[in-house]
Amino acid sequence: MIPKKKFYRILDANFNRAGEGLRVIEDGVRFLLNDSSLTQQVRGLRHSLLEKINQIPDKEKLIAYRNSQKDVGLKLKERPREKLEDLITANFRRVEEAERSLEEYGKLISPIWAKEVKNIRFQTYILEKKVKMKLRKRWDFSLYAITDPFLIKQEELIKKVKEVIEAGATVIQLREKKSSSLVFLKRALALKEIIPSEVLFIVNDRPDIAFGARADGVHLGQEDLPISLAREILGDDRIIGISTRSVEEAKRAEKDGADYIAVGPIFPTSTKPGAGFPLGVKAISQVKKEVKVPVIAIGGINKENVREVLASGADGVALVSAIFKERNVGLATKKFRQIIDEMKI
Ligand code: TZP
Ligand code: MG
Repeated sequence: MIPKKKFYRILDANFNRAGEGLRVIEDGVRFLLNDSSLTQQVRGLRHSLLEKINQIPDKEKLIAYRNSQKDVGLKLKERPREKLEDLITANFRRVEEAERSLEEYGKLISPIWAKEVKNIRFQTYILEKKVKMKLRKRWDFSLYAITDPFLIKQEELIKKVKEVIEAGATVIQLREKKSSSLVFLKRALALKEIIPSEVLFIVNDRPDIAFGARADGVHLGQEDLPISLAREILGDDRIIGISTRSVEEAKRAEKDGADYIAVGPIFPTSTKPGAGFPLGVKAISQVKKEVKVPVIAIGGINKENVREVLASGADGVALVSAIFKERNVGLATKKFRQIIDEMKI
């Protein structure tokens, strides 16, 4: 019969391994990716593990049975790490293996406790996908251009989108309100062809079309499919954004797993009838205070009011008419690019 103290030693060693791995990942997303939302998520995971370890029955045995001098793991060789992605992958592996071990040996002490550790392990997998997606492609929402079928002749869609990208847009959203599913999909596939990998491509309303066109993500409204279902369709490494009109909606969206939140309409807009009364820039700072994910301002934003919007804390501005109503969409985009860069968001 193996003495129980040996199990505690395994739990202690693996808890430390997971914690160390998460620290390394946290430093990477914080100081190299400068991503506050991911930093909070990694930290949250570390705190969940700490909480679990504090709940283990007879917790004081963990330290009592620690024996790091005799730990054979100390002699194991490490593989070389050439890129940041290798380092992050290796550390996620380390965390996930440690969590698996905590779960398995934890079963011998408390099956309920072990099940909770399993949930943390699944959260770790989800976070790993998100971190890797961001390593491959930076999420820059600063200049978010939304197409409008009433302002753009369809035969000019590709040309206009190319001009807007050339002028510095960081996100292109395809917004179709009247076309059939097939036409929507065909347009999405055509845009996917011409949007360079450093620009995010988001499909409005339809997770199925976003999936079919291999877009970077989908933008949902409050009346569209729920975030949970969009997540099932698109997977954990795609972006899900959602329109909100209040702090409550924004907080709920973040809790449900939204990767960014749009707030608006900030000013009166004729692009979206029924968008509701304008919220004013105050709504931006209020939502910013309550959520960690990027906050994008939308509705009636133009060259005259964009500074005020950015000064209120928006991480980006979403624009329809201020770009696509103009004859020269490239020039219009460039002007916004300059203002955003001047204000350094
Ligand atoms: N959602 C809230 S306001 C709006 C949408 C799609 C329309 C924004 O268009 P514009 O022309 O930039 O005001
Ligand atoms: Mg919608």
